[in-house]
Amino acid sequence: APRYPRYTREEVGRHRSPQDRVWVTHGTDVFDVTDFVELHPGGADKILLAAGGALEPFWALYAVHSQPHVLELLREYKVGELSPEEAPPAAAATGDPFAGDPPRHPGLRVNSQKPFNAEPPAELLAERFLTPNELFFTRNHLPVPAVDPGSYRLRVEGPGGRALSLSLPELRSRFPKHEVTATLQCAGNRRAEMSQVRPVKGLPWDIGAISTARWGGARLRDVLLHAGFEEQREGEWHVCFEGLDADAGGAPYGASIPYGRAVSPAADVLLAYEMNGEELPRDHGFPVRVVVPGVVGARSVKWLRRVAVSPAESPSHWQQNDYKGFSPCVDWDTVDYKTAPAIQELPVQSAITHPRPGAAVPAGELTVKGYAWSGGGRPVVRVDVSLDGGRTWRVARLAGERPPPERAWAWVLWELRAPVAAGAELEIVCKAVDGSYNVQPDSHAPIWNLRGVLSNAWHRVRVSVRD
Ligand code: HEM
Ligand code: MTE
Ligand code: MO
Repeated sequence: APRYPRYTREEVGRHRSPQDRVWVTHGTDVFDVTDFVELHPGGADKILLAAGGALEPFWALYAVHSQPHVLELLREYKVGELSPEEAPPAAAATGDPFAGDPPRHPGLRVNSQKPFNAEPPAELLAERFLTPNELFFTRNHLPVPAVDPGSYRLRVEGPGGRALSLSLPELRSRFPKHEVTATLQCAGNRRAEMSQVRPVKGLPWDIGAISTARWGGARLRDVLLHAGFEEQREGEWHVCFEGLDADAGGAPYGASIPYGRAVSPAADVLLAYEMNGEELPRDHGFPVRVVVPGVVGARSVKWLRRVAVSPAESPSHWQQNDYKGFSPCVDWDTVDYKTAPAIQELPVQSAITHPRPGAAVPAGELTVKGYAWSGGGRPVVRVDVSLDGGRTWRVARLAGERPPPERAWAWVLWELRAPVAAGAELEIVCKAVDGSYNVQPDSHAPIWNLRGVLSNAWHRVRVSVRD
């Protein structure tokens, strides 16, 4: 008989505050760390971010925990073990199409539960260059399909009516594995700020609809050439992707990219089966997804079932009638989606991840941290930071190595240290400059659009300095 009681992840997830007790898991062990929260050297607020779920993705951000004394300390708080098999409720049994969705870390900031849309806590975003898989933002339009990897086949429509049907082992063995570190950003990142100008339709993303991973898979280019396509094609062509997730009418999620990007060796477009060295998690497209570096997240189709080359863009709703930008003068009565191009490469973006809005920071030296990124592989060449609402500026220090020219697919993390005086009210502002000297607009009003996409104005965070 087990010496400890068994709990499901769901039961652990109900313990997220000192009132309800603070439980966490590590491996298959369950801990009640309520009495340690106030003693934590990293602060009570930090432990509470992981409350109700696994410690591993958070500890991946803070290597101080990979010391034996930390695990010894944790062991004192053990109260149970995870149940060996947690049968996921079958969708059919409950009538809920989302019942088969995978378990998620309760520390994610959820913008919608069904479909699941969530972002990592903003203050953790820029703590590490690669986002741990469990904390990577998730943007699902539909229920997560349950895919049996053994019977999975990727269908690639070749020229002249021929088609390839690739099993997972075939995709892995027939094409060289290619690895790319790339940031994905949703077109709706930072929508919440834009909706303060005027309401918009869409999920209220804060600054976390962006994350970075090292992706591994076959190059789309290699698969297309293997299917019989040529490097060059006369005229306008698009490579269309379909997911295994479908709406109530049976229409799959779909999107497309221009043919030239799909076959370009420099564009690094992947059919990815690995994310940060692990197989793709279910929320991120298991077993195979497209990764289109430098391009809006919507084109990186998850749970990929079909690839086809077409003279027209994907007929999908998400290519034709969503993910497009409009003038601030266009409203829901006048919008005509045919008049605007589908978003592909994204504009330059940056945000402050630390401190958080409304924080009271200690006097002395303040460290401001954030991320910056631009679309199309354009590198971020500079990040300017102001502590006085944009009147005076300083240049932040960019972390990491210089990316290869025109292939800067991943964000840069940046940091600025500056002295701050007790009692001061600060309006911290950041803005990035990319390799084409594109800059961010100073405010959201002139780029407001009814769907709240492409929200990339200067990011502003107000904090006070403690006396
Ligand atoms: C530091 C334990 C959860 C963030 C530490 C240290 C210990 C510890 C013992 C000091 C390590 C040393 O310097 O030798 C724990 C335990 C946890 C937990 C037992 C869970 C029950 C977390 C979580 C986060 C976090 C979830 C982040 C979200 C930090 C940070 C520090 C730290 C940032 C460094 C503080 C400094 O700069 O000195 N933790 N931790 N910890 N922890 Fe945790
Ligand atoms: N692919 C499928 N099949 N279904 C989806 O809902 N969402 C897209 C894209 N690929 C989506 C999809 C959108 S809008 C974004 S921003 C990215 O996936 C998000 O990828 P992530 O959830 O791995 O972060
Ligand atoms: Mo998105």
